[in-house]
Parts: sequence; structure tokens; C-alpha cells
Amino acid sequence: MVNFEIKTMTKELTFTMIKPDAVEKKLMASILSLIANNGFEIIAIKMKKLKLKEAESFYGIHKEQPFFSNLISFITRGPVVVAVLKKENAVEDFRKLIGNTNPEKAENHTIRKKFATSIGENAIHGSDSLENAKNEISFHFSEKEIF
Ligand code: 3AN
Repeated sequence: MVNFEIKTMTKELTFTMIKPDAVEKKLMASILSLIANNGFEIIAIKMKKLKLKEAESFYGIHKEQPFFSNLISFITRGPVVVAVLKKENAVEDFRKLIGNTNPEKAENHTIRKKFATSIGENAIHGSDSLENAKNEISFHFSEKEIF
């Protein structure tokens, strides 16, 4: 297990992944700017292409869902950008910034409203709890990659 503090007195960490659709559309820099301009400090970041087994494990919770095979082929079709973000109330605030899973239902100022095309190709992932943030950060980063 990677050893890092997911929460201190004032700040917490969350995990994000810019998905293949957004990377293909050259939206990486715009999305990172939005994240930084909304007060999130990027303390770890890398570009990678998820292997099939890695994607199946990351999205293991959805393996019984009808959309699972589409989700896996989508998320492995090109590079993603994974990052660790730090801020007060990071998990909840980042979920607000990315918006609803379905971009049609997402509020105007959100990343998914601006950049996502559909519920499947929705541009970005953000951890939905502090516990999942810890697991997802450990899944993609070693301790020495987090600054
Ligand atoms: P979120 O990413 O908003 O937390 P989850 O955890 O319910 O949403 O779903 C994980 C991912 O699975 C979504 N980001 C989306 O790419 C995909 N997904 C969820 N629901 C559907 C659906 N009904 N059809 C296609 N893909 C879906």
C-alpha cells in the first residue's frame, strides 16, 4: 500500500483522470487550466495508456453493468492523464466542478457540460469519496511520484 496522508487538518486529496475522448480532442491543457483556476493544486500528474487488465480492475465496481465492455474499450483506446489534486474539501468540490455523469444534466460551468459528448464519453473522472480517492491514487501513483 502506498503511504500518504489523504487528509490533513485543512486539505484533502482527490484523484482525477482526463479520459481518452478529451485527450483526443486536445482538451488536456484547457481542462488542467480550469482545474488550477478553481483552486486545485496538482501534486502528481502523468500521461499513460491503461492496459486492459488495469482498466478492468480500476472499473471493477461496474463489471456487472451492461455498459462495462464499452467502458473498457473506450478507456483503453488512447492515452489518459491521471493526476492527484489537493484542496480544502477536494473530493466534494471536484465532483461539483466536473458535473453530472450525463453531460446533458450537468450544470453550465462544469467540465462535463463544456467538454463531454455523452454519458459514456464524458471527458473526466473524479473520485466520489475520500476512501475511493485514496484507493485510486494508490492504484496509479507510487509515493515518490506525489509531491
Ligand atoms: P461518475 O464518473 O460520474 O462517478 P459512475 O461512477 O457512475 O460515474 O460511472 C463510471 C463511468 O462509467 C462513467 N464516468 C461513464 O464513463 C460510465 N458510465 C456510467 N453510466 C453509464 C451509462 N449508463 N452508459 C454508459 N457509460 C456509463
